[in-house]
Amino acid sequence: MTSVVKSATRTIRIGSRKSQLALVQTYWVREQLQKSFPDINFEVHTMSTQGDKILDVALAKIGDKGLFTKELELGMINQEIDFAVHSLKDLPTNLPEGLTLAAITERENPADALVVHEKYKDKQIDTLPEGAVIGTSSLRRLAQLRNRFPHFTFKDVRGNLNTRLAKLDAGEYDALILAAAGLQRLGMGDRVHQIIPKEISLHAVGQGALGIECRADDQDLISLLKAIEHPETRDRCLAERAFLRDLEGGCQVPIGVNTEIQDGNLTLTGVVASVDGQNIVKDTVTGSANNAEALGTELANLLREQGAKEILEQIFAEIQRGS
Ligand code: DPM
Repeated sequence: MTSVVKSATRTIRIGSRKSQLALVQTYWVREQLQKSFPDINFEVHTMSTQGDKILDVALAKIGDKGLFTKELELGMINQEIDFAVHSLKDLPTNLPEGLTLAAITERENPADALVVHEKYKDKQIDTLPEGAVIGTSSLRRLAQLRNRFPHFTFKDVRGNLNTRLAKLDAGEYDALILAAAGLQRLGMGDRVHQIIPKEISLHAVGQGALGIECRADDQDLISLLKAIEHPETRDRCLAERAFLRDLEGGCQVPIGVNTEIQDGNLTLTGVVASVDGQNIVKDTVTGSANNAEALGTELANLLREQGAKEILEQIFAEIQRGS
């Protein structure tokens, strides 16, 4: 099969979800590629995913991997689009056969942010009052915050960023925990009240980076996409994804990470927590950034020795029972 890169029309079709954040991210990728390849026509095709349609059910209960990516992946397999732009943290660690993670772009701040109701503008995460209602649908955020702040009330929140912020401003919540990167990309960085310190809560695997997926046999397109890859982000995210894959954790599990690269050495910290925040295992490994994925596997093994498997098995059982 000839690649779209060399076809006569030189139109490359990019698949994107329709959400405001997805479109901002996709158009950013398109702009970067257009600068490097001015003769190619990059066309954006939008698609709805399952995750965009089911808005009233807690994410963890839907439980499906690839909630925000499956329709786009089918589009690639069926040759309707050539590559897809994802928030890397929404892209499962095991891709469908025939597809590959071609490039990872430079990461925004990967940390979570505290966004508060106006009445708490003088508070920080550790000074919010007892019973403060914190909105999050992430088991990862829930578990880590419950461990530190058992006196808060945690409440599910779904919908896009604007919907969530409107609910906060209307007083349905006292604070929200959101990815700093999403707020920044949508020009709402001023809503970031506090960056949650990594000592309190670790971010999701791949958070703040974009993952570009395409057909594994499209070598020309893969080489073209490398133009917008950020090698340091790629090494960090590959270590994080190997860690998650090895623990067989999907996107909706209480697993958090932190990575840093210094002088070619990558330091990976990972946490696995029970949903009630009572049981937490956490450790750190360091090694050459050239062996990023091996470091992820090493950390997964370490945490398994400390009981990570039992914590995760209990969570899967609870989710199946629908609790
Ligand atoms: C995943 C999670 C959430 C998203 C779970 C987690 C947050 C769900 C929620 C896997 N995907 O983080 O533990 O809080 O209800 C999502 C966001 C972004 C990508 C929004 C956010 C933007 C940031 C980025 C939803 N996916 O986390 O606030 O590109 O990293």
